[in-house]
Amino acid sequence: MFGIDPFKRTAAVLVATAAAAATALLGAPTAVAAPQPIVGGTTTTTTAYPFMMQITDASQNQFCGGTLVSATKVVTAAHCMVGETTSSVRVVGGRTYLNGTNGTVSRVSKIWINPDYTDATNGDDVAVLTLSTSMPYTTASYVTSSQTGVYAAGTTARIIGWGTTSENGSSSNQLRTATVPIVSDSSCRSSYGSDFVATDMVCAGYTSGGVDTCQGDSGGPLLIGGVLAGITSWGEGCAEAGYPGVYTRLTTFSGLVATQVNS
Ligand code: 4AZ
Repeated sequence: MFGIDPFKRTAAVLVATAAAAATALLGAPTAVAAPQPIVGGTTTTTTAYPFMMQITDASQNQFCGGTLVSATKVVTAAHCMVGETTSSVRVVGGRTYLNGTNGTVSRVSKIWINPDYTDATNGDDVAVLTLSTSMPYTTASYVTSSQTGVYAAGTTARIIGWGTTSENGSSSNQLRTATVPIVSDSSCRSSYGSDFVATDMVCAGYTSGGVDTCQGDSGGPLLIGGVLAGITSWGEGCAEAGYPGVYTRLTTFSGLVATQVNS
């Protein structure tokens, strides 16, 4: 499934039991503003978020996001890198628009995929790319393993990407961003059952939906207090009520990431 989809879709179709469980828990839906064109966000730029990288194919067609954490290291999702090689991917920085030709394009000299990774719904969804060319952009810092408190339920997190602006919609030519609240692990378990692995994942979104990452946002950042704390990983559809987005819980992997970043 990952290998053939240009958007590296993860869990577009989950088991019906999860849907039934969530419906039971949700009760009557509350009124909510219609989703705007990420889903429900606003346009932004790579000037505002200079560490925001496009992960593209060799023809510079974007398929995932990534976060620049040093001049030559980019954190992204493992599921974005399945089937890719150092020859098949590029990293593009400083390019707000998918159809732009500006910014800095780098080849990739190494792809590290978390060796425990099997499927996004099993966790371990983290990869680090080593760039052949340094990016002349401000980097993002990332959480340390001890900062587990950043995921307190209700904390505001920022999501960023060029992904589709609605489920089954089209990618956004311009970079977009939105804020979403962190969802408690118990609530996310209620949504996703055993596919939610609390050690490896954290959820974010509104109970009523409407704001979320979507196809093409995978690999991109979830920022908390401006610090990289999550990686866009998977979810049931996009912006659906009762189904928050699922992000890699970076505190669990920051030691592994640091080893790669500092190697
Ligand atoms: C995807 O396919 C994807 N709503 C990313 C995020 C979410 C769902 C799917 C979360 O890249």
